[in-house]
Amino acid sequence: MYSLHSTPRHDGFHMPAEWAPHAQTWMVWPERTDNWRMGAKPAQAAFAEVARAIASFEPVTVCVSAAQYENASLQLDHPGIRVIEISSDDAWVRDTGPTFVINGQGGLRGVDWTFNAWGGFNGGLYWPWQRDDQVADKILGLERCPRYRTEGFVLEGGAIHVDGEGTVLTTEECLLNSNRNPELARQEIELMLADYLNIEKVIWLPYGLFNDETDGHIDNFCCFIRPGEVLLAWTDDEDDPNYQRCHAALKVLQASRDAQGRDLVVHRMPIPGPLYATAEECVGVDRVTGTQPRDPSIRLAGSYVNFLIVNDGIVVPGFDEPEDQAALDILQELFPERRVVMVPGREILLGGGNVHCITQQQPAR
Ligand code: KQY
Repeated sequence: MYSLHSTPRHDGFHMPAEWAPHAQTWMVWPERTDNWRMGAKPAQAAFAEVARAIASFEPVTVCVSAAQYENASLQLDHPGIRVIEISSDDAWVRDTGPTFVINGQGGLRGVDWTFNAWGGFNGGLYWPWQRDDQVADKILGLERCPRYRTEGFVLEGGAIHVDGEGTVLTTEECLLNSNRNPELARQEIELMLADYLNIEKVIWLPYGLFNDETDGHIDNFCCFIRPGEVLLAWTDDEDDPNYQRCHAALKVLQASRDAQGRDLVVHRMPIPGPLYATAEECVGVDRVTGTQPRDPSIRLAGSYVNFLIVNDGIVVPGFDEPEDQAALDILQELFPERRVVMVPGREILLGGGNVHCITQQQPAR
């Protein structure tokens, strides 16, 4: 798509909060058998359920390879879902899709961050990732949205949450990781976030969730639910490796003010489990050198914070765990004006993420 050589900040564009009205949500169909077990069939069923849940609130576009076009089209046969052919390396459009920015006067553009599969050759999750790195450009082309490309500056959409009023939440574990932008200091990364998201204030949590293979994406750990209020994954179990992470985050959040000078109200969301893949689930994944190992001893980074806000609704993963009902109750109380829908999240979690990671909202103009 046509590329601009200025920045959103310079041009008066900003990333709106997820609760601002959407035009649609984007998804990418899962296919690779070294990440999704059993030829990706259980994951495809789970993705289809997420797509249908979102489509009951707003339009959905699902990007599919040529090889999967017919199968996906049949599984996604729904009046609110459009299926289009786009090649990719995997199915994480939160990270490979554009970060849409608006100007409040009908303008819609997109930031196309450089993508290196969560760490390139220094802990990244697969190679090659070139097709994933092209997904944002292709989506922007289809929507005729001018593109801001941050060539060489690596960032994934799952590494940021904004309040739409000048504040971004992120983690040091991810954005300061030597496998993203090792040549940049914290202040230089803050300047990039300021220029491309048009924010004034960065709140840095030290870590994300334990064992998150993205190096601690914020979207699996903590999010804004409205200006001045955040929801943080939480455990009171001192033996849980997340205990220190949650408490370190709480300390930062309680000491922080947002860009508007507000103290933050911190709500807590229980962490499900601990969750592990079964031996049978691991055996179904093709083994390929250089991709993420799957083993029943590795704790999964399950989280109810990995939900998506859609028009009039919330789509949250469930895990068939005792905490599912509490998660539903908390979200319904925090979002009384929205309908909260729980979808099966286990198959998506087995691939390394969840509902928020596999979706990308396109704001209304
Ligand atoms: O959670 C995400 N945003 C992406 C996870 C990638 C996992 C690849 N196996």
